[in-house]
Amino acid sequence: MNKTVSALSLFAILLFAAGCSKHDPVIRIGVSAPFTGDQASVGLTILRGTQLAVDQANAQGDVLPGYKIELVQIDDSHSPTQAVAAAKKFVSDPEVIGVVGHLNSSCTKPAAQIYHNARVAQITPASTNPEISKQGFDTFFRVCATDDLQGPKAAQFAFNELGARKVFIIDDKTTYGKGLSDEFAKAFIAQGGQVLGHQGITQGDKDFTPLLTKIRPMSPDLIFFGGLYPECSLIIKQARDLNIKAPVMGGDGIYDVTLIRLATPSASEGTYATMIGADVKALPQAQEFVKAYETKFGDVGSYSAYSYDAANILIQAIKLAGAPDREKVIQILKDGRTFPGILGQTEFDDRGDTKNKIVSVFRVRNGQWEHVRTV
Ligand code: ABU
Repeated sequence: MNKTVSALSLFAILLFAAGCSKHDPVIRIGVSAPFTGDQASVGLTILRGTQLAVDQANAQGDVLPGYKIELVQIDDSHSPTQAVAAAKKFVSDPEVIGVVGHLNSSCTKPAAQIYHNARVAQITPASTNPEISKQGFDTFFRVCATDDLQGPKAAQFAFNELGARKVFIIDDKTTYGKGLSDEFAKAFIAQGGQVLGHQGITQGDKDFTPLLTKIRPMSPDLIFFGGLYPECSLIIKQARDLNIKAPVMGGDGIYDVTLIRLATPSASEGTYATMIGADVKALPQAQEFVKAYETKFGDVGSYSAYSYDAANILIQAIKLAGAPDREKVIQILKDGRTFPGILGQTEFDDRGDTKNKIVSVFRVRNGQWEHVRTV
């Protein structure tokens, strides 16, 4: 009797242990951007777009037989040091097969070295500095247009459509902000425009009144800002408080609803932003995505569609690889094929940049960003 009880107990223990050690096999995709702090409003669009793609792939259940995809998120707080730490954490987990990230070019650039060393594919949905893809890392991919296109397109629009002839340029001295402003300045001067001055500020600065007071007597037709919406919104508000009427224009880094809220709708009226792709909400192929995103998270934000496509491209590559194999995924992304998505057909060039070269212009009208046209 005792022997029977012991045998049954042992069997039960073995069954329990087997149950405990049994994992559903997982494929992990990393996502990193600033999810907290002053840039969280755009950083979260990256998290949510990626999350939606992963949730839909898991619901369809056809990624790889038996596998689920797990999203691993790390907040890089738009700090290059934290982005590198995030990249090291991702690559140290062998189940992480690819990463969507980061937001800031100043983060994406150094992190790209880590992904490359570990042979992990990285797709940025938002970092637009062209120097990143010139580092020569074959693990780097990007689904948005770059600032060597965005800057000149903004300059052409400012000169030809807004009639601007004299601009003052402010940038936040980051890889993105300085790079975009320099591209804008070069193209604006080449068209015959005049740059009255070009001044750097520091991310996190709050008081731009001394700088704007210096700019006011120059009477610029336009103030161009290379940087993100937290500083730009303060520049707009403080410029209006000083009765500077010149419109403010920036790149994709200022294209966020938070800019309008922080600057106030009346002060931000007539602000222009270029964006590194089409007017996503108007694309016929994006309508299902827009509905699904709005149901789950609310309004589609700046990089929601870009991160959704980036994640889906990784998922398609994993399916084509037939295994959660980092190197095979990189080779599939590199081999010149096209990946269908809501931004259209994405094909990467030999630097990992998308061949979709589209820039759109938006302006604030009646307290909302409105698409002006694709340039
Ligand atoms: N592209 C605008 C914001 C991100 C960056 O490139 O730094």
